Amino acid sequence: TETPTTATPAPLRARAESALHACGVDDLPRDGDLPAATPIDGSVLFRLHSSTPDEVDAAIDDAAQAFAQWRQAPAPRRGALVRRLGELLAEHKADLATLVTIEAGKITSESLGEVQEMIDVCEFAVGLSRQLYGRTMTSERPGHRLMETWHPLGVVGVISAFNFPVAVWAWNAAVALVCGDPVVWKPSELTPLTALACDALIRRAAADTGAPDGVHRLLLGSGPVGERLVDDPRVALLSATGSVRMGRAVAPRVAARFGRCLLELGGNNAAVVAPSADLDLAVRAIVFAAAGTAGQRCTTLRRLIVHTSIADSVAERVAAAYRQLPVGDPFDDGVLVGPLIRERAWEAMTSALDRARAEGGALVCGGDRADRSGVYVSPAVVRMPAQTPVVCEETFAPILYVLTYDDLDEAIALHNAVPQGLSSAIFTLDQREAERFLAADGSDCGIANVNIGTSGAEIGGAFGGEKHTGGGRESGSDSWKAYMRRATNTVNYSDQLPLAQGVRFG
Ligand code: UN1
Repeated sequence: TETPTTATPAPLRARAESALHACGVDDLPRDGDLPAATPIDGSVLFRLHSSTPDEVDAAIDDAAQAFAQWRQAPAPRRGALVRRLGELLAEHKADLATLVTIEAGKITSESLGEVQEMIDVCEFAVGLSRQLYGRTMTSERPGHRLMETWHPLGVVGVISAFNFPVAVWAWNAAVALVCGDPVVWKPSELTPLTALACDALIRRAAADTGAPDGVHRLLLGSGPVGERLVDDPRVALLSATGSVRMGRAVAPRVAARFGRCLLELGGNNAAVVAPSADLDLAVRAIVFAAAGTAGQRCTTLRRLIVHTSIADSVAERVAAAYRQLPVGDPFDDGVLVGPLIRERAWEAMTSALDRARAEGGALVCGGDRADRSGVYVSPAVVRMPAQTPVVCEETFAPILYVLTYDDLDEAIALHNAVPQGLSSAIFTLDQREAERFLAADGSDCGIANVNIGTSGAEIGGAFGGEKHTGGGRESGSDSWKAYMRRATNTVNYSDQLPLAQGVRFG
């Protein structure tokens, strides 16, 4: 079920150019050392300029100077910038989605969905700009008022990954900006074009709303550019999305300078399928969560923990759906699975499949690569005799490991016995099982769902996870608090000076 590609490098380059132009990016630096490639056919479209160390410092400096003004703008006025950004994103939804498909290889519907997620978080942040609430507490002293105030924190450094090249930036930028924090963004070196388009749109929004131009700066490049951002003491919060390996490198460096870190690292997400599950619904949810985005979401479903009594039929039904999945050019109508991001992802996939076989696994379907340019693979289902070492690792490719269980305690123990703790799900119609999965002794993840897959979270909730996932929370709920500093204020409006805890002094 391969759809033949119609794309050739020239049309893709022209398409990228016109989408960039529409978003306001006019002169691309073309003679640099940073390749802007497309996984659609593996070709390099442009060679961009990477930020030099001096440019990184200057960008942080601009943002630090903008902070001095921006923190004094009333929050609802800061919201006006984000409202304008949301309008521009809506206007350029198709352009940005085209760039996401070209650079990340997502199918059009998912690319549009990613841009919609940006628009949604802008709306959320605009509302938030009038709701940065602190509490008032009753003081133990007469004539005293006790309260807290939330103030802007400082420059926020954002490091994002290729798989959500624009939405993760928007989660951070929209919230940071209403909180009064300028943003310096280092996107994945694999997706510089989408980043240039977003930077042009936020610049325009800033100009249209009279915000200081330094509220946003973009840095392009790989590791060393990010490292400068990580180590700069003017960066008050570093919000980093990516691998556990990246988080391990970044977190101690930020901690060493007492900066704040917000980490969104790997996931190894599982779904428990109980005997009472609505299997028609479960199979559809499993296929989207495991094979969607070619298995390249941090929330991708990677482990299925199925009750022994239904394991054969669930594995067979998922495999049957997999065999029907159209893999191919993500721009083609009807295609559901686009390419992997690069050769290295295929190497990781084949090496994980080899290890799974060596650890006793049996391939049920998939794991083949199409003979064409670009990394087009058929998503794999592998039955495993146990949760072996390879199953405990996140391989950023479409591999679904199927394990079995006999009672729910065993399922939950298996579920939680991996280092990562991002997203999780249970498929059951039994209320006791569902509630148990959501309880304190249930799933240990930051996201726990019932009768819905592990991926595709809405922006209204806090997004993130525990353990090796890094503990950060972004996007909705009260995630904004990570982007602000809290001051506790005690005001004495009496003419006495009573000390707390009944202390007498003199
Ligand atoms: C990610 O994969 O880095 O829940 C983010 C989801 C998306 C975000 C995923 N809303 O799948």
